[in-house]
Amino acid sequence: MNHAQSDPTVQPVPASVVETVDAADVTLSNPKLAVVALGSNLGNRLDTLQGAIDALGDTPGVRVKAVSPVYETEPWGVDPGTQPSYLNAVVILKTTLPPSSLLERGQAIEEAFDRVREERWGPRTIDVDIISYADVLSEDPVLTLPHPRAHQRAFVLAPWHDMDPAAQIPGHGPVAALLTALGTAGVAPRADLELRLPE
Ligand code: A4P
Ligand code: MG
Repeated sequence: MNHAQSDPTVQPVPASVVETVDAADVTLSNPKLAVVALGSNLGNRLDTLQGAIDALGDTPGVRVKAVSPVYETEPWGVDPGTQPSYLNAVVILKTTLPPSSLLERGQAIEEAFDRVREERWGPRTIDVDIISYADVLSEDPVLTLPHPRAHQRAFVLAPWHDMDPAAQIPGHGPVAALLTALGTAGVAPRADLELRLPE
C-alpha cells in the first residue's frame, strides 16, 4: 500500500526521485532534504502524528514530500511493560530553514501537543526528532546530526526504508543494511492506519 501520497494508486516516491522532481520546484529556493522521525505513546497517537505532520506542512520554508507507513513499536530504552507502545513514522521534508530553526519548529510542535518532559525517554504525546539534514554532521548536543541513536532504532529505520529503500544515514551507511543487522523485533507495521501528506 502506498503511504507516501494520499492517492492509494500512486506508488511511494523514493527521496532520490523527490530530489529530481524538486529541481522544478520554484517556491522553495535551494531547499535541503531533511528526515524527521515522529513518535507518540500517549493520547490519540495517530491524530497527534497527523497533527505534527500538518504543523510541519504549515511551516513557512518547509514542504512535506513523503510520509511513511505507521509502525506500532515497543518502547525503547525503558523496562518492558512500564510504558504504552508507540506509534512511529518518518517524514521527508524539503526545507529552506537552517537546521537550528527546524529543531526549534519541532520543539514548538511538541509543546503545542502538550508534551511534558519529566524523564528522559519518558512517555510523550509527541517526539519530533531530526534524523538527518542534508549531509550535515554535528556533534553539538543541542542538535546532533545525524540523530545519534537513529542507526540503532528499527522504529526509525523501518518506516524510513519503506519510503526510500536507497536511504543512507550520513556517517553510518545504507539504512537497508543497518535495518538488516538490527532486525525488526518489537516493530510491527500497522497497515490499518495511514498518515497523509498535509493538505
Ligand atoms: N537534540 C540533539 N539532537 C537532536 C536531534 N537530532 N533531533 C536535543 C531532536 N533533538 C535533538 O530531547 C533532548 C534534547 O535532544 C533536546 O533538548 C534537543 O536539543 P527531548 O526530545 O527533549 O528528550 P527525549 O526525546 O526524552 O530525549 P532523547 O535523548 O532525544 O530521546 P530520544 O532519543 O528521542 O528517544 N521507543 C519507541 N518505540 N519509539 C520512540 O519514538 N522515543 C524515545 C525518545 C525513547 N523510546 C522510544 C521512542
Ligand atoms: Mg527527542
